[in-house]
Amino acid sequence: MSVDQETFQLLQSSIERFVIERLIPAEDLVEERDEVPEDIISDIKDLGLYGLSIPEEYGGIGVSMSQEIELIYTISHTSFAFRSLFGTNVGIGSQGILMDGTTEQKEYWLPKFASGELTASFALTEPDAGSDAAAIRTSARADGDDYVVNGTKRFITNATRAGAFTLMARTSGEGARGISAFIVPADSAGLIVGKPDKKMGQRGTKTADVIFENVRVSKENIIGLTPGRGFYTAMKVLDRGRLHIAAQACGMADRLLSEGIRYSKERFAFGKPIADFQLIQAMIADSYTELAAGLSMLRAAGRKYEALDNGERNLDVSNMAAAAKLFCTEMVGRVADRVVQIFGGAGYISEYKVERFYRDVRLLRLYEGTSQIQQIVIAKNLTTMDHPNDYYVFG
Ligand code: COS
Repeated sequence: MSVDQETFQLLQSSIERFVIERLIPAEDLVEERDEVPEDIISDIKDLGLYGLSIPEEYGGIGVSMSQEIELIYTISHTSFAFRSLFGTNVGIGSQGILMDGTTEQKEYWLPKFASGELTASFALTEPDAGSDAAAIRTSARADGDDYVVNGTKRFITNATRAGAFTLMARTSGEGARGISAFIVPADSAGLIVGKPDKKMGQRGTKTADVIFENVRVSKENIIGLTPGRGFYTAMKVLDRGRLHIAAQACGMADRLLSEGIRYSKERFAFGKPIADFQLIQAMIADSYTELAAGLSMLRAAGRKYEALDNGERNLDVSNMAAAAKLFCTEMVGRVADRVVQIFGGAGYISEYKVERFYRDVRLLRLYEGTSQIQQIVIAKNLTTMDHPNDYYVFG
């Protein structure tokens, strides 16, 4: 799946213009109000961004993984609040249905996600199960034609805006094989969304608890109609999602680096621009080099993902996605830290924005798998391959 080069370039230049003309000027407002203005949400829908990765036959644009990486890179040159509005529809909220759902499920849900009529949200994490995703306790007990769901999900992105949740719940026993994925309408009786969390950064994005109290969900709403496949669906969705997060990291690293370069040329100390000092130059050069490394790695991972993806588990895909997320999200943390340093005291003051982005990027090392989870995924995959050099090396 991909769009032709001409359509892709048109889309990319529209997003570039949108970021410069509409989103960057609205950054302060979003920070102040902790909300994205309605007219911007409606423009994002008009641009088709909610349906970026959903195939055309279901009403989306149908970009490839590599194209998605480029577009998410572009839109991540501004506050993450804008991308977060549609990020779950493009990624973790919709992909489970696309990968493993039945034709009827795809035909019913995907057009609604693609248009932005419904926001899709991904409910895996629980108060006592984050990194250890196979330990979730939310239960789904079979009862006639339904399942009855009880439990609490935590830090659920877009919960307050969701029209439907891709929910991982336990239908039997212990461990990964007892988990099923459901599509649950947000207006189901007994489904309660908590108050939005107060976060370190990323103002304008919304996360909250989702509580299930005897929520009845039809058996027809099990993704793919097969119980016990939910953990595998979730893991494949996360492999793909990790490339998306890495693109976000690179986009913001580029924004931060350009802010740092601009400031270093404007700010004078000891009678000359600070850009003339080698210690400042080192921070600029290191940031550029690391961004180039991350972006190259991510683009290579995107191409390989397309070549290998056939809907089944693939160790190379998991490794590359985990490695790209690990490197790019750690990289943007270092870039943000250096840019705050280049700004000096101004780097600590809100109006210069870099302190905000410094806080915003911190989350990238935590969600969709912490850096330590990416290390575990990579090491486990490499050491379980038949031969010590069976792995694909980027390039
Ligand atoms: N794709 C498909 N299937 C996968 C998979 C993948 N990427 N990774 C693992 N599986 C399968 C395994 O093949 C195994 O199948 P069988 O039991 O049938 O053999 C099953 O899933 C369990 O795998 P494993 O034993 O490796 O699972 P663990 O419980 O050890 O957990 C980690 C593995 C830690 C990698 C997993 O729990 C994880 O990714 N945690 C982080 C979750 C996360 O990102 N949370 C963020 C919140 S969501 S925004």
